[in-house]
Amino acid sequence: MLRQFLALTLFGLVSVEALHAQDPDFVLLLTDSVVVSGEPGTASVVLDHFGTAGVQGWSLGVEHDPSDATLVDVAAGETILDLSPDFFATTVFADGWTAAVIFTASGSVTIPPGASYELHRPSYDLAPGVVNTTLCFTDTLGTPPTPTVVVVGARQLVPTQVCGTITAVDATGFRRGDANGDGVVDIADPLFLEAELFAGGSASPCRDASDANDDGFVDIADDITILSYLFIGGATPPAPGPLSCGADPTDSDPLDCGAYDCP
Ligand SMILES: [Ca+2]
Ligand SMILES: [Ca+2]
Repeated sequence: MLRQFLALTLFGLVSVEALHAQDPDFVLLLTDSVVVSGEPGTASVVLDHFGTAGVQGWSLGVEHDPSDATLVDVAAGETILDLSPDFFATTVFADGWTAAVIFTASGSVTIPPGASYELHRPSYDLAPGVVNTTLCFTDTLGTPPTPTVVVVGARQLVPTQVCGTITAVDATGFRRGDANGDGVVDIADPLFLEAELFAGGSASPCRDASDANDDGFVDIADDITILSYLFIGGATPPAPGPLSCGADPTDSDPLDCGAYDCP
């Protein structure tokens, strides 16, 4: 009840002025993802924030073609998990989903300027035979329709919006950085890699999973990539990332994924 009240309070403060052109200081994008045929595909809704004031919340809609894909789940992204919003709601429709998030009605918690804030993580099943489908932001889902906006200084701004695609390929899926192949990227993975590299330990059959920085080599840099991601706020390993099971979108290197159990 408190959350609904806070939501109504903040959105009540939001200006109802006509929507402006897309603001280049706030970019919402849907990531491209490459998935293994027959397995769910996960995309991310990402915010790049080039403004000066913090983002207090947002609402958005994401549509897909229901003949190509079925929405499986909409999980909270890392930014939502980190900042624990006062209000967080998602609604699912046959051809898309909407979300509304407010950190605090007082504006004391905001997203500061920066890039690659992961807001949401929707998963889709592609229909048999579909190799490519597009996800785009929309203002048309819901009654009343939910606009795609970010809230800054208790005013809503229309962000720049970038569509994404999900592409299905016949390949072995994996989690980037899961060197020991147990399904989780954790401190055991750099230990496994060090044993392989320096102590004659066995090597994972999925070399792409061990190539945490996706540079085409399995070496000490991958060890450092995993440790820095896990413990000192380093960059998230490249797609399919450490959390989602998927195929290698940059499959031009000599490494291969011989075997890996998803999910
Ligand atoms: Ca692991
Ligand atoms: Ca590497």
